[in-house]
Amino acid sequence: MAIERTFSMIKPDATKRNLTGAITKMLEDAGLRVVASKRVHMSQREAEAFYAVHKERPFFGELTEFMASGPTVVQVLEGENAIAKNREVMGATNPVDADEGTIRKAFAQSIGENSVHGSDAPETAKEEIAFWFAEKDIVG
Ligand code: RTP
Ligand code: MG
Repeated sequence: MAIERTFSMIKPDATKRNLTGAITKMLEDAGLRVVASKRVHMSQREAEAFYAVHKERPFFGELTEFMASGPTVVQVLEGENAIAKNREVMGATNPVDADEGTIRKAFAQSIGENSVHGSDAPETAKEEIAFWFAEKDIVG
């Protein structure tokens, strides 16, 4: 399996509770390497653009308002099978369904305020990385 990159985001519920380090450690312990990272407080407009794929979903307003409600940490993760590995460490979207040992089991508060985001496929990983980072800011 070739080395792959994925996009990860630590959401406002987690930055608020000072969990950036704890979450990053779980990602690193799973074999993922942080090759770019920055803290951003996105605008409502940026949240709507980032989550445009969900714009017809009933939770779109709630989701984008939450994402613009406080700081997030956006990261590029690198490693073998990084997209799937990150999704595995994140756990299920709803913390009630998340497995023991996952980030969402440990920290998520609800299906909406679920602490982390991670790309779900190579194409979305590429788009989401490009949304937040210039190639020169990613140092592998
Ligand atoms: P993500 O995209 O954030 O990595 O999470 P995911 O694939 O597990 O979940 P997805 O279906 O893509 O939904 C994106 C985010 O929207 C919020 N959500 N709220 N209120 C609800 O029913 C609901 N459903 C989803 C979550 O914050 C989810 O991560
Ligand atoms: Mg998703």
